[in-house]
Amino acid sequence: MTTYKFPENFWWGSAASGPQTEGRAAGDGKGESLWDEWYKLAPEKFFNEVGPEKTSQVYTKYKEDIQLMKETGHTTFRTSIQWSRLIPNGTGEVNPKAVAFYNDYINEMIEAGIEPFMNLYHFDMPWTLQEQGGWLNRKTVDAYVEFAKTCFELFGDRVKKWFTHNEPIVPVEAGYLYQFHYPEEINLKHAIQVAYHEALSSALAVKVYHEMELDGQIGIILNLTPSYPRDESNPEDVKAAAIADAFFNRSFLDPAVKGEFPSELIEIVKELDMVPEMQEDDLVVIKENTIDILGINYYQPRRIKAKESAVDHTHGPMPDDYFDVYDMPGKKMNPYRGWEIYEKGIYDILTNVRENYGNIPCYISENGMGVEGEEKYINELGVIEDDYRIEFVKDHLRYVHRALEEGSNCLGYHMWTCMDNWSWTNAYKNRYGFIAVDLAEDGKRTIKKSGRWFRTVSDSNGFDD
Ligand code: BGP
Repeated sequence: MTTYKFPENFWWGSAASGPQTEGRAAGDGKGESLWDEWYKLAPEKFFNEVGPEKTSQVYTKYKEDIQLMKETGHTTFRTSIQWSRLIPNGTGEVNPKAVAFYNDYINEMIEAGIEPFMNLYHFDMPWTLQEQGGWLNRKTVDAYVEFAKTCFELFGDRVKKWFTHNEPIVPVEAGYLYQFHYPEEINLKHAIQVAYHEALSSALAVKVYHEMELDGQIGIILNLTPSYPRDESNPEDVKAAAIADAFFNRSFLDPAVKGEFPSELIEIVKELDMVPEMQEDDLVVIKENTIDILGINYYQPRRIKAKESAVDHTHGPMPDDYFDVYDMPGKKMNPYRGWEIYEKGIYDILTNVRENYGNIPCYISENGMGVEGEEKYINELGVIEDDYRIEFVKDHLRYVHRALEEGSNCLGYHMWTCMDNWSWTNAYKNRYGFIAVDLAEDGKRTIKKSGRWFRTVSDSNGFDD
């Protein structure tokens, strides 16, 4: 038997986001976000036509939920402040009901001994700003910085871990390259401008936060998908993987931690004549305002081979002009989400951060497994026996442990997610939580087997195997 013991005060918890959990309540004063409006425009794009107003009702059930977090061993929990709830029009007036809600939510968590981590942007642009171009428009950067400042002023006395963005590459890929979020464009020039504005907004929020001297830390949460070449000994595969890595990982990791964009990417962007619009001093702001802490979301690796298929010119240049995705035979899959499961990836990321990013303090901010049809695992006591989830977490934690033994500065592990929640266009198709949510029974919560198991891990700060 091996005992996996984690460092003292290692953070055990989970992550969620405002738009995926809070839901709407009559008279809550929330403004419309991109998701609210997109759902109105195209409900058929959402699994079973379940929209964002029907998320897990955390807005009204948070007190009960915090008790369940406690019961499942949470010492920390990350969610996000919905911009469109706090500032319904994106700029201007603050919604007092949102202030009351977030204040109480935060206070209850602290009272329960759970440290709140707050993220500021989780794909949820206020609609009034989206109508003016969203992240394409420089004005959004200014509006975001005001929003961030407002959050720090209102909640920064109690929240000591802040994150500027969750997975900022997702609005780029999903909204402007591969059409899985609104506005579903395929336009690399726009994608680059959006990415640039997000990276800049993050540095500006870091600057404001540090200037306020609130005695906490601020970082960014990135979904780092390690790029593995099909064949390590084939220079063309290796080069293609490096380019994919620059596009999808280093595009945000390098400016956030090192204060500069990767030279490989700058070269490509210049060659394509797609240098984003910038203002004087922007790059100085990015250089001087790097993060204190890095959140790492890890679900799947990216397998890459040298470009073999013909370049598709239909929509102008694309990142995929430089590489092909490699469909590796025999890979382990989560069939419900269609994502490869490769546990060692988590170790490779932590090693990369240790070796190439100054071993910056970091933590696993998301990792998890979405499964469809979990009802079939319900036992006679009404509990979902999700042994596969326990195995998934253990398999990843072993690698986190190994990285720690080798000197990684990883401070904690957050599962995605606490309670089953609304997965964007997948709505409630795949369930990720330690706690089941029964939509047919007014969102009734039931702790799954994995939630009970996680409590034991948290209590003993590790597990035996
Ligand atoms: C991450 C997001 C989360 C969450 C999770 C699961 O990319 O930060 O918001 O949803 O992935 O993915 P999905 O919901 O697409 O199944």
